[in-house]
Amino acid sequence: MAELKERTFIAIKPDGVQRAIIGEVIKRFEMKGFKLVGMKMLHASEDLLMKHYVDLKDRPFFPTLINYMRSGPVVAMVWEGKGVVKTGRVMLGETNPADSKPGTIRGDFCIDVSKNIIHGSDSVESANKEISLWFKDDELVNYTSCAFSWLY
Ligand code: IDP
Ligand code: MG
Repeated sequence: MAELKERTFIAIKPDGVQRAIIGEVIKRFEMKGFKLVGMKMLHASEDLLMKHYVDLKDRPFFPTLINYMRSGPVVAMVWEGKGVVKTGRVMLGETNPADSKPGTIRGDFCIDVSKNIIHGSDSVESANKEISLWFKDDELVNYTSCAFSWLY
């Protein structure tokens, strides 16, 4: 069923990498039941980030945001499962960590909106755009998880 194949783009930002939160993020998405179908570590180029954040280009914090995202390597991932876009956003918390509940990633591991450690797509449409921006088709894998019939 197509709804079980929904995908979202999750990226651990440079502060999340430096603060050793990669494993915790992967653990949370894995333990929830979502399936990892793509992952890589990279220094994102300015061009890639400009495209990724094009909707925010007129916001006053845009230059700071681009510099922040270029300040170190990021871990880019694609996770798959039913409702993963919406649930992924719930797991991340609010954009501003100060508004994020304990139990969410931003609520548990960061303080300031300018250093909020993780990105997650905000709709299925943006997820599809972001996935094709960050990953080539052959960098994403199709496989069946042995947990599938215990999740759905
Ligand atoms: P989101 O990441 O929760 O989807 P967006 O509004 O799409 O939030 O903003 C993208 C990113 O821009 C945020 O995650 C954060 O890193 C940064 N950002 C948003 N608002 C501010 C701000 O007021 N000051 C500094 N950085 C901000
Ligand atoms: Mg956003």
